Amino acid sequence: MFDKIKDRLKTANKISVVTGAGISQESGIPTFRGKDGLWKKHDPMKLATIEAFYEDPKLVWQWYQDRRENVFKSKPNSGHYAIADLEKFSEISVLTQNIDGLHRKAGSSNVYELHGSIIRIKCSNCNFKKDIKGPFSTLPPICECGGILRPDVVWFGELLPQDVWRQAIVQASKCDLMIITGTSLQVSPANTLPIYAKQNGAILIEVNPELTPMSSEVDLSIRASSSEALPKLVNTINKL
Ligand code: BJW
Ligand code: ZN
Repeated sequence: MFDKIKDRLKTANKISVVTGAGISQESGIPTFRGKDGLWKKHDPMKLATIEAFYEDPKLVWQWYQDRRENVFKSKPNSGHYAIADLEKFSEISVLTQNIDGLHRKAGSSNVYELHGSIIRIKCSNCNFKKDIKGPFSTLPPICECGGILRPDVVWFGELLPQDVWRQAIVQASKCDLMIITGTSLQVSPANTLPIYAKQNGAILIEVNPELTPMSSEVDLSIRASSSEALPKLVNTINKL
């Protein structure tokens, strides 16, 4: 499967892994754009914008409360664990659009959460920010300052956390191998990270059962699920 680029992989020791919803799909967390994706059942403009939140915070919170419960009970799968295993021999950064915390749960230590965290709650009025597990008894939950609390995720039209984004660009620009997995690469600016890596001459490997806009640009495109292909890929890299 990897013979074509095995020799080039030998020289790679700075690795960035760009991940999206597909890697957590096999942990029971739905993707957004697939046939069973969340955006097939829900209108993102009614649930994932600040305007929607101010219009109907209870509705938005009901959706997030259900998704939080699902995330709390989910476990990393062999794809997440394979990425964590890469740390044994190489310098790794995980640049994830996922908000489920499963990379850290699997043991990855250098994780950049580009779209925030569904576990972390922040106030829409003051600087309050905290990881809170468990359900809220009344929705929407209210901060001590009187402001409405919200999940600390990035909605459409909102800026990514700028410190995280800047560091992600640095990691993508200096890596010599980028693995892209579980993302449709439809959402900007996260979908520009492979371009930074390519500009640096990095090897690009994509793992995705479907084609993406980068499939024709990468050095190797593996049409398989992340839980199936990543353990094999990581095993190959770690043995080189
Ligand atoms: C498997 C698999 C398996 C399946 N193994 N693989 C017009 C108006 C307003 C804004 C814009 C506009 N045009 C462009 C924009 C910018 C916008 C954008 O990109 N929109 C596009 C959709 C058009 N971006 C933003 O707004 C961002 N902010 C920004 O740009 O700020 C500057 C700005 C400000 C104001 C105006 C304009 C610009 C913010 C984006 C925030 C995205 N937020 C969400 C929700 C997070 C919170 C939550 O979860 O509730 O993030 S949307 C959703 O998409 C989520 C994801 O992180 C993100 C990416 O999705 P991902 O991970 O790629 O998942 P899918 O479902 O798309 O793909 C899954 C893939 O997995 C598929 O390829 C499958 O094949 C594969 N797969 N099973 C491996 N087992
Ligand atoms: Zn507050």
